[in-house]
Amino acid sequence: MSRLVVVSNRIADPRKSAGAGGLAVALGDALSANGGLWFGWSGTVVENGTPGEGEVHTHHSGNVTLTTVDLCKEDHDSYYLGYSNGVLWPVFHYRLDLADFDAGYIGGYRRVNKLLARKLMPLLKPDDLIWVHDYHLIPMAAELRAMGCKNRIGFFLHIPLPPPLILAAVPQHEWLIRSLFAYDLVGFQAQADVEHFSRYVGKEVGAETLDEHQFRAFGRKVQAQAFPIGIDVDEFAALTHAKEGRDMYERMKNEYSRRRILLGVERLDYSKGLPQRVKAFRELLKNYPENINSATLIQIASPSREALDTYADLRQELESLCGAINGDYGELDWMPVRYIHRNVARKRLPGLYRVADVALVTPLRDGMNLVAKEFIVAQDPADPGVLVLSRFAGAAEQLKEAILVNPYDVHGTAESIQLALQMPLIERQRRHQQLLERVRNQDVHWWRKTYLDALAACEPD
Ligand code: ADQ
Repeated sequence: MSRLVVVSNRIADPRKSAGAGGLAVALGDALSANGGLWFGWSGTVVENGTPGEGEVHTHHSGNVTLTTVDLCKEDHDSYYLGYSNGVLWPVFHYRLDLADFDAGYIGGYRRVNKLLARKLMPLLKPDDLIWVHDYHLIPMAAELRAMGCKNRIGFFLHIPLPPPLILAAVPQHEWLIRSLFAYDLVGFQAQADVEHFSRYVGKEVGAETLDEHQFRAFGRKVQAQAFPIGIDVDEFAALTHAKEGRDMYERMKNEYSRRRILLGVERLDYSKGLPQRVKAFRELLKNYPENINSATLIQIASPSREALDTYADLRQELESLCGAINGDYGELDWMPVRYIHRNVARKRLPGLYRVADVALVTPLRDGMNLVAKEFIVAQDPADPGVLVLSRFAGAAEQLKEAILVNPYDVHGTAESIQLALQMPLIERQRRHQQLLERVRNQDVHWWRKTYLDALAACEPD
């Protein structure tokens, strides 16, 4: 059995990751199964460090080795804030208008990938299976190959891959896609992402399509396939029935006994469609006044990437939209929007989901969206809430029994919310049962196993 090596921007200690969320737990489980190495950035930024250099730290957690590397400020700013979150994140979420194509960022992005590869290389054994995660580390395999690494290396992109003409706006787009050909297996969240990859490599680099999932270009063969990520359904169901989840449910149920609850939970990110959602809620109150003094939008948006201006601008916009609705429609004893700019403890989250009549998961673009899946698992099957889901979330390919909406269409979204609020019990039960079955069958353990089996089956090129 090969040893597993996971490489990601941030890492988590598997023994301390209970409550950290499905991905950390699933990767921790995969590493603990046969012993493994988890490698990434330490999270430490060294003020006056040297670019391309960083101290290495090693800890052991059971049979898992955790190795991390510090980054100097210049590298962190250009690799993490600049290229990863100022270029790749907006473009891959179709937001060319928000991208900051500063020519200096790419140098730091390459330097950090090279630094991490250089520190990882001596730790590798010939039979290791290497699994690299996300947009921060696209060139990792190419750097490892340049140092002579012959191992099987897989990549998983947690965010969407945009269509070829959007991708082509990144000045280094050819280099990025060429870097993907250093992997043996490239995993995407959704079929749409695989199609974009296939169209890009066919048109822009003249790749040979060997079969539906196999492409040859730059003298290498790569397999590209969708592996929709799931959640740890058993863990989330257990949290739903544990004390803190139940307490949260009871408290909210009492507090909102005379109201209908619409719920949004996410990081405060422009990909999540928050201003459009609040506008749709306003439209709901305007067009269906029976919801006034009843339907309440609880919007939890946790702080995220606050060092970037685009995120600060979004926060202001959202706060002013919520303030305006509360001013226009609020009563002395009712506020239409309850906006909270904070994290909710993971153990309490299922109670909040369960009390909601409708979940509004309406990103403008999202790789998958795990909140949609968590909401489904937390529902009472006898009286489930309704999921209103953006057709632009990767999850929409699987969760077809949700009410699918176009979040740019504020009027249409308001109509769908009204439909959700009025859905008869039998219809809610039918949809929920089908959604739950799908979320359960394709949970995070299924995702991890399917991906790693496919990687292990890749023939060395
Ligand atoms: P994210 O963009 O962070 O993930 P998502 O998939 O919804 O989005 O996962 C967020 C996780 O954080 C969920 O487990 C949720 O419960 C938790 N969370 C969010 N806001 C919270 C809050 N305010 N308080 C407490 N917990 C909160 C990226 C991609 C997604 C992809 C995932 C996994 O953008 O498309 O689904 O990775 O691959």
